[in-house]
Amino acid sequence: MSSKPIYVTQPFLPPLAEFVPYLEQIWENKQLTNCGPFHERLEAELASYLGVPHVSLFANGTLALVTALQALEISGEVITTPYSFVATTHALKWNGIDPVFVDIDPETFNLDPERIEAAITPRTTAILPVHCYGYHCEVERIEDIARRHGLKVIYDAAHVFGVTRNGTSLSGAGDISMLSFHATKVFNTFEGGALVCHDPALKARIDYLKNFGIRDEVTVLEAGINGKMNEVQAAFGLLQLGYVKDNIHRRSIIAGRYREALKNVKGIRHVAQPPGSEGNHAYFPILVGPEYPLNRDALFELLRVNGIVARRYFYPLISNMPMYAQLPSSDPSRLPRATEAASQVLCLPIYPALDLANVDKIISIIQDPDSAA
Ligand code: T4K
Repeated sequence: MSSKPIYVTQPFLPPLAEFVPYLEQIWENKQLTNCGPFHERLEAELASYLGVPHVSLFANGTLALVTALQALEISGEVITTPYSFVATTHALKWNGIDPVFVDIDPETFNLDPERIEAAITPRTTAILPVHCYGYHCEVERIEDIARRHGLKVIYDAAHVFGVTRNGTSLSGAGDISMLSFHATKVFNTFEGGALVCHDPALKARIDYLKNFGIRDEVTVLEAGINGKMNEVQAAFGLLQLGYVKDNIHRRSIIAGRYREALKNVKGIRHVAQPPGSEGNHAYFPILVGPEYPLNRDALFELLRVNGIVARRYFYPLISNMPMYAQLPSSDPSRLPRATEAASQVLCLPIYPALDLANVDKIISIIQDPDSAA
């Protein structure tokens, strides 16, 4: 095993020499940002790769989500999940919207459609689900609820790059889907993100909102933000796109190794990719149940002292964070499944360069914690 810690993830970096020609082009044409040629090409190539109609690139996924809510003029209350990365709820807060947390389905870690309708009030304008870990939400049921109640659906699709369901890309679900290209994601542009939508007029609106609300040289239509992706990020994305299929394949081998080795360990549960869905193996979450000899935090610590830095995504729940804990929907008694998942989950290292000897080492610690203590 290597002497450096093994982190939950490590970004994929193509050979540096392959990036140099892109940088030379940027140096040559001196267009560094403001939707230059690499930005334009990456939007087109991502739309084609993901099989979605319109892609608008952003500097990061959080700014993209903030802008999606603004673009659709979402206000009042939005139903969302407490089981996510903080950015999901923070995007609501940045728009002055009240989050309403609804419990998750313990099989998928996603917003439970069964519970959404009971949370709808006259102030509800939208639903903001997350396809957690790349496992898809129940898209049709959520869309049916939204249609019947006149609500918009904005998906936090930060984890589903390249995931398909019955052959259709999950990156295009809902009125808008938000993608994240952060360094820790399956496809990265160092920092980066995108919005996917279906209507050219909505794309035009998103595009001026991410550029301060500027429509043309003399017209500023709204208080937009600076959310633009720069040319270096976009060029890196173009280079990275050529590797993404191989990287997902490599991740699938690691996921298969974990799954096979851990399936008979008493007290450890892994949630499988739902049938019909081609996953991206962005994460490998396990649940450490009461039948396992250690609790989740003790296993986390045992791995850490053995040089393996797993992560408790998503603990603590967003609803328990100080800026949200006082909301009526944050009461833990209303969120028992999310509370249990947050207390049991551990995401194991998974990334293309992780070698199988290290995967086996992680497996052997989990299989036999006494020998590693
Ligand atoms: N919605 C969801 C559901 C999300 O998961 C996220 C982001 C967002 C929205 C927001 O999208 P962005 O605005 O980020 O595009 C990380 C990421 O910062 C965050 O992007 C991600 N979710 C979240 C799940 O994880 P941390 O605080 O756990 O990251 P950090 O710095 O501890 O990195 C984890 C490990 O990765 C490190 O132990 C080492 C390794 N690493 C990390 C970085 C940044 C590297 O080896 N190299 C690197 O450059 O939040």
